[in-house]
Amino acid sequence: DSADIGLIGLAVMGQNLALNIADHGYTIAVYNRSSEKTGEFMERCRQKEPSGERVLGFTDLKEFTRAIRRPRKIVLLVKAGAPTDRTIESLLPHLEPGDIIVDGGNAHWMDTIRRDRELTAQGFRFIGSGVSGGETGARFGPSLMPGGSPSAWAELEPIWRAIAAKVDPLSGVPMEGAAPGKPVEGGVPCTAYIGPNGAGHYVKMVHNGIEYIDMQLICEAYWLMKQLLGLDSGAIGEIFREWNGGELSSYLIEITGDILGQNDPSGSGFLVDHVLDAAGQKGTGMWTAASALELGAPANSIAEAVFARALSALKEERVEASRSLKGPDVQPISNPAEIIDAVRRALYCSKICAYAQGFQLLSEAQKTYEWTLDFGTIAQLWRGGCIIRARFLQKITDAYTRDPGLKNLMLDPYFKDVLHEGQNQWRQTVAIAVQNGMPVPAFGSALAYFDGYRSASLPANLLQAQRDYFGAHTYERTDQPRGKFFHLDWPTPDRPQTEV
Ligand code: NBP
Repeated sequence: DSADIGLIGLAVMGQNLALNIADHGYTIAVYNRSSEKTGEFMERCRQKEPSGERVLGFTDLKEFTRAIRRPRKIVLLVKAGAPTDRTIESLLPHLEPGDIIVDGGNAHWMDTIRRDRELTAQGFRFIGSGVSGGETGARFGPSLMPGGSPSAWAELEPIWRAIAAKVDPLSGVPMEGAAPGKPVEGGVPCTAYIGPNGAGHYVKMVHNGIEYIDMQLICEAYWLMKQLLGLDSGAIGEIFREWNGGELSSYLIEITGDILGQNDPSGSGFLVDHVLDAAGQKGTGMWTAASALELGAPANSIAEAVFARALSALKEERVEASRSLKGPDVQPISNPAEIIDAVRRALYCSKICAYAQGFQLLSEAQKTYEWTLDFGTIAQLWRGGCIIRARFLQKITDAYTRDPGLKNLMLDPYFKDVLHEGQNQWRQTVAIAVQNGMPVPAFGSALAYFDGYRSASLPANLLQAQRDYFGAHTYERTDQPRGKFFHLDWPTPDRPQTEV
C-alpha cells in the first residue's frame, strides 16, 4: 500500500493526468483494461518522464487496488457511459467501505447521480469530477469541477488543488511555463467543490455548451470578415491576434489567430481553407441544449451552436441546394475598418449573452436537482486550464461577488454598459449579415435573447389566447393578479362569447 492514489484508464487523458499527479510528488498506481497500454505507458515513464518512478504500473486489478493506501482514492478516466459502469463493477469486489471512486470522464450528470446513489448505498464514496483542458490541460493543469461526497472531497482536495491549472492571484490570468517534472509554483488553483452528486459533471457539461457557442461566434466573425470584406485567412488571423490583446482575450481567440495564420503543409495557401466545412460533435453540447429545453431555460444560442454544427454536417445536401436556392448578391463594403470593429463588438456582446444563458441554465438546474451552486466560484475555476478560459471570466466572478443574488449576468453594471455601448454595432453586424444572405445564428440568437429579456411585453399574450382558443388552456389577464386563470368560450356563429 505505497501509492497515494490510483488511476484506471490509460488513454490520452489518463496518462497525462497520472503524470501530472506524479509531478506533484504523489505516488500513483495505474491500471488499464488492456495491459499492452499499461506496458507502453510504463515504458514512457521509464524513458522520458522525470516523475516516472512515482508511477507504479499494474496489469492485475487486485494487485492494483492492494497497492493503494486506504481509504483508497481511485480516479477513472475511461470512456463515458457503459465502459464507466463496467469499470466500476470490476473494481468493487476489490474495494472496502469508505474507499473513494472519482470519475473524471465526461459522464452524463444523471449517470453520476445514479452512480453516487448506488455506490453510497454500498458504503463507498463517489466523486464525479469534470476535467477540462484536453491533453495539455490534463498534463500541466486542467480545470477540475468535482461534485459528490463532501468527506471524499476533503480527502481528494489536496491532490486536486495541486494538479489543477493555476491563475495569478492578482490578475486572474493563467500561469504558464509548466514542464514535465516542473509544475508551476503558487497561484490560485482552478478547482473547487461544486456540490452534491452530479453537480460537477453538470457544470462541466455547461462549460462544454458554452464552448460550443463561443466557437460558433468566433466562426461567424471569421466568416463575415472573409465573405463580406474579402479578407484572406492570414489577415483575419492578424485581426484575432489583435483582439486577443483586449477584452476578448481568451484561449479560443488565441488559437483562432494561430489556426488562421497556419500555412497548408502542401504549400498552397492557408490550411484552414482546405479543411472541410462539416463539423463533428461528441454530444455534450447537445446534452446542454436538451437540458435547457427540459428545464425551460432560454439557452437559445447554446442550442443554435449545436444546430449550426448539424447544418454544417449536411455538406453534400448544402452543395446541391446552393445550385438552386438563391440569396441576395453580396454588396460591396465601403467601410471595412468600421465593419471589423462592429464585428468585434457583436462578438463580445453575443459572448456575454451566451454566458448569461449558461449561468441562467445553471440557476434552473440547481433548483431542479437541489444543488446550491456558487456562480462566482464556477466562473473563477474556468479562468485557467479549460477551453473557455478567458480574461472576461474575472468580470463574471466580480459580478457575482458584487451581487451573489444577481438574476442575470446582463444586469451587472459592467456587462450592462458593454451591451448598451455595443448594441448599435451588434445590430449593424446582424443586419448586414442578413441583408447579404450570410447565416449568423449565434450572433442573431444572442441578440434575440438580449431583446427578449429586456422586453417588458412580448407577443405571448396572443400565444396564450391561441392556446385557449384551440385547447382551452386558459390565460392570465394583465388587469388581474398572477395565478388567476380565465377561459373564454370563443364565440362561434351560434354561440355568444362568455369569459369564465
Ligand atoms: P477514451 O474516451 O477514448 O477512453 C479510452 C479508455 O476507456 C481506455 O482506457 C479504454 O481501455 C477504456 N475502456 C473502454 Br473504451 N471500454 C472499456 C470497458 N468496457 N471497460 C473498461 N475500460 C474501457 O479516452 P480519453 O480520450 O483519454 O478520455 C477519457 C475520459 O475523459 C472520457 O470519459 C472522456 O470523455 C473524458 N475527457 C476527454 C477529454 C479529451 O480531450 N480527450 C477531455 C475531457 C474529458 P482499453 O485501452 O482497454 O480500450
